[in-house]
Amino acid sequence: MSSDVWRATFTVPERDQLVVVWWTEGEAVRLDLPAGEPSGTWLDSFCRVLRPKGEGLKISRLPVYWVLPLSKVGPGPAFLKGIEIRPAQPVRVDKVFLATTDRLAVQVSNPTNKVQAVTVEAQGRKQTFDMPAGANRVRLDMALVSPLPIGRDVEVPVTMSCGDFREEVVLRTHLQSLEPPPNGFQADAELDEWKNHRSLRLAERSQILPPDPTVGWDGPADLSVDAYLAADGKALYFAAAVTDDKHAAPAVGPDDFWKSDSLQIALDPENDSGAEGFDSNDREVGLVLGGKEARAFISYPEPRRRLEVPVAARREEGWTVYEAAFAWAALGLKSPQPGQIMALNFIANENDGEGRVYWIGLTPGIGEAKVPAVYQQFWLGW
Ligand SMILES: [Ca+2]
Ligand SMILES: [Ca+2]
Ligand SMILES: [Ca+2]
Repeated sequence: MSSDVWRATFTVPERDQLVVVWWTEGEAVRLDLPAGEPSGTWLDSFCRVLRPKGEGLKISRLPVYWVLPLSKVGPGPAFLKGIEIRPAQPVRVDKVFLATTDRLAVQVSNPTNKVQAVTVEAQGRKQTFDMPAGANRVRLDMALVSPLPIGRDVEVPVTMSCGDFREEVVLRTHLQSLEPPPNGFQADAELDEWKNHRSLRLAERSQILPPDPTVGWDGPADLSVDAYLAADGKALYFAAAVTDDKHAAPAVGPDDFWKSDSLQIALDPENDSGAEGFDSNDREVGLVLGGKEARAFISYPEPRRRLEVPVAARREEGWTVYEAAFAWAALGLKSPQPGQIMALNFIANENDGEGRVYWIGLTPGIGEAKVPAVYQQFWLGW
């Protein structure tokens, strides 16, 4: 069976019936029924009789039942295997993303039960791949003719064709570079070593979530962030000076620290996640300062737990400083390669004594739902 189409058979000898159930988990498909076989009876999920015609029988998420005479066709008739499944489209582009500035990756699915030749075209270059029947989210890699620039809006139209079918997806991004940490980096909540690095500043109303005008953010003095991110082959480095008039951190455990004044950082290391949430290589970590103690956590994947990594935080009048180094190995990740594109995001949660009231973030996709597809994409430049 192809990846999205399911078939199950049941025998009911006392009624001389073979019942074949069909449904899909994805897009609707059509079945081309074999000529000359017992036609049987088709029923939908509401027991209404269906009368398939020349264009085949439509199958969707609600199961459809094919009731056949068991004594004539037997419990596993060979013609079931010969039924051709025709989706509305023969192949599907699940995601187009950048692996490096000069390498594009396309995730493609083939919901049919036949091999499909897929041609991907970008920047005038074409490459054809054979997609196995039922292939689900297969990654095709393709070199770009001209590498994409850092620090500019870029759009790359990508066309995928398969027979008469054509689909265009536009890859849009604005890459930033992620550099190695400053010389003499120490996770000590003193940020002097970062002074020649450009901070990622969060101080705009548009960066506050939930996007509710009644959220009580009065401006940068209420909550704003100057953060520094860096990476090398050993670790991801993070430092932030958070302007916050009241520090409240009543919750300091791996499950609830985010309800306190705290930071959360999420990463999609290979920039390969879709809109469905975290995938297996994604990670989410957190930092909180409760009393005098700075704690670091891993909050995705579960089990959520405290991380033994270099971390420090301190509170001054009106602001809180955090600094940490998350070794790739401590996150269960392999070291990234120079030139790799990584998607990253962070938020500062705001609690002024009555629970988390809102948060400010580089992009959405941490506090309200996990959406790595919208994170900032960084080029690892070392
Ligand atoms: Ca430091
Ligand atoms: Ca991922
Ligand atoms: Ca606060």
